[in-house]
Amino acid sequence: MTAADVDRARSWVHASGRVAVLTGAGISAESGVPTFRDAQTGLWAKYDPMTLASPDGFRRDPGLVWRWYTWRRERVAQARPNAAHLALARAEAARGAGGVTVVTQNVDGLHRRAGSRAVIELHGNLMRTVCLARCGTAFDDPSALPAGEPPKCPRCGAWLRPDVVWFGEMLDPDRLEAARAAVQRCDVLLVVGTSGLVYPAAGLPALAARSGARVVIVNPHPTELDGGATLVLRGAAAEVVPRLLQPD
Ligand code: BV8
Ligand code: ZN
Repeated sequence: MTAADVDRARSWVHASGRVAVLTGAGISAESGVPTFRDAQTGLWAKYDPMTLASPDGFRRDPGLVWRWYTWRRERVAQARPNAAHLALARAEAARGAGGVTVVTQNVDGLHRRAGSRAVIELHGNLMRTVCLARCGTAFDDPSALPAGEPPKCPRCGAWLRPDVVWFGEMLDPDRLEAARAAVQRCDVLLVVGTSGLVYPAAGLPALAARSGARVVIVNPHPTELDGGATLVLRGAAAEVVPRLLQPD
């Protein structure tokens, strides 16, 4: 990544009326939230996140999956938004409505905690808890929940579960449609900290490019999405994103 590359991408961001940003676990890495593929440390090392983050995994061992989310919630609660999250929130405030739309795959809530308001949480939010039977019960404050076993729904008696989209589950159609609309109408799509492996989110950059947007990838490592990008900036989010959004 050269300074000229960053300046080129920065000029596109400045010239654009609408910037969309697709973020993945990598934008939270510098906040100390492990990325999805390296989340498995310590006692979780022997479990596959794809199995834990699935309806079958929960049905097979609700306590194990619940304790994994309790552990992740505690990690997220200790995390702070980093310079990348904060730069996106500042850019949204400076540009006004529609100027910056964040489409995140992350469930850690750090974009909203940084101050971003136009945020589409494609995969939900692990700080919110809902009823497995979708009867309408929902809690936003996890502190009242037990740590070891999932509680039962006070209304219908089913298990409670984190309000996230598990592998094999459909995404909320309204959120997915809003994400698609955001990338179709943007002039520039920044793709920050995602390996581009999880669909349908990973299909959004190609949709943006087909709709005429410039696609800029920010990632220290190669990804599945690099081939379809207008420009790849091989660097870390907390270093590169603030430079791209730096006001003149
Ligand atoms: C669905 C919530 C319909 C849970 C998550 C084709 C079409 C549709 C579906 C599929 C398909 N093919 C396969 C599927 C099924 C599946 C899928 O995509 N599987 C993949 C793995 C092949 N998709 C689904 O099941 C989706 N549902 O499509 O419904 C359907 C149903 C059944 C069958 C067919 C279709 C639901 C997917 C949602 C899953 N839930 N999260 C939870 O978190 O507990 S996804 C999970 O992975 C996280 O949200 C995470 O964000 C996401 C993606 O991972 P990344 O964010 O990219 O993170 P990762 O660790 O992979 O990469 C980190 C990146 O950061 C790396 O590139 C690294 O280099 C970079 N990085 C590191 N440090 C930094 C950095 N970058 C910048 N700065 C740094 N400092
Ligand atoms: Zn219920």
